[in-house]
Amino acid sequence: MLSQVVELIEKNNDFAITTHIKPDGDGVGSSLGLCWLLRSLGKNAEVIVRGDVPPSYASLPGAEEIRDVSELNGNYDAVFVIECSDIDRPGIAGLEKVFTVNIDHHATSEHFGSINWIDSTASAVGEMIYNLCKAVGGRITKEIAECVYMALVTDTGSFHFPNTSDRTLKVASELIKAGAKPSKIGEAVYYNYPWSRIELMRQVLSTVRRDESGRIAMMRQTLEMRENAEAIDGDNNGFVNIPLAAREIKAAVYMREVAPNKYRASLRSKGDINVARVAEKFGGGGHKNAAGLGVEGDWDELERDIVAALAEAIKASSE
Ligand SMILES: [Mn+2]
Repeated sequence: MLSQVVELIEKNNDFAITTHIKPDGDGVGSSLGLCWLLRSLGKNAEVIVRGDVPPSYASLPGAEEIRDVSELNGNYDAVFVIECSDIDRPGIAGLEKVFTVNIDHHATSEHFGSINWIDSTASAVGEMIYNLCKAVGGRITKEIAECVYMALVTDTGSFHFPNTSDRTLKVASELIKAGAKPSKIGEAVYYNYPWSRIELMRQVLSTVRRDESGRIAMMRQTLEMRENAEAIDGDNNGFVNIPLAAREIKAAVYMREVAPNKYRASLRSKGDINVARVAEKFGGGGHKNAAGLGVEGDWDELERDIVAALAEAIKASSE
């Protein structure tokens, strides 16, 4: 919990921060925000991530210093692990042997850390980093503000997803006061994609269909599409939300082939349709309106099973 995190920071000096592979704006923004916070307190801190950081977040202060690491090779008092469901999600060997602090806003997170601070009421981990800054008596510097604002914007869909609360907007307001520029960060996220994203989107959208109820949309991405588009990690961020723009669509599943017969599925829903429950049935997890899972087997069959589970979830809701 928060008080343990505060105590840990006060009593130690050398920290690393990591997040999941293929990090999103909350993963990168919160990691960098925490890094700047620790540095502002006079601590040594660095962000380590396995693989590349998507270009949307490359302009954040400190992004150029993020180290691509596959095995833990520093001497740290503790490693912060930002929004990971389990200790393997960062893809960094050796994490299980060190003191870790699990910081997450997903209720389904395993309590894998030496300290676990989970707040499922936070819109983004960024909101928690802001709270941590206040709890340690830190000042919101311009760097912290820019990074944490990025986390909020991306995880709340520019402040319109159901996780957006009065607290989220209050925090955003404080971040703007501290120097975050909404237009600059908005442009970095929404008007800064490589062309490969548009090319991949064109191919993926060509697969979009609806089930017979007309309320569930299905979309697929093959390995070949990725290759044809010369896509990079992060190019498909948010694709799953596209079909939800249609009034009739209440839930969507977007399945990506990650290896032959192996798929990642993203689920989204509107209103009180709970797709976290659906994801859990298949060994995944997430939030009520946004969840994900990994499955293996026959594509058509898996999609049929997921769509059937989504139909059940719609039935159980008031939608
Ligand atoms: Mn998040």
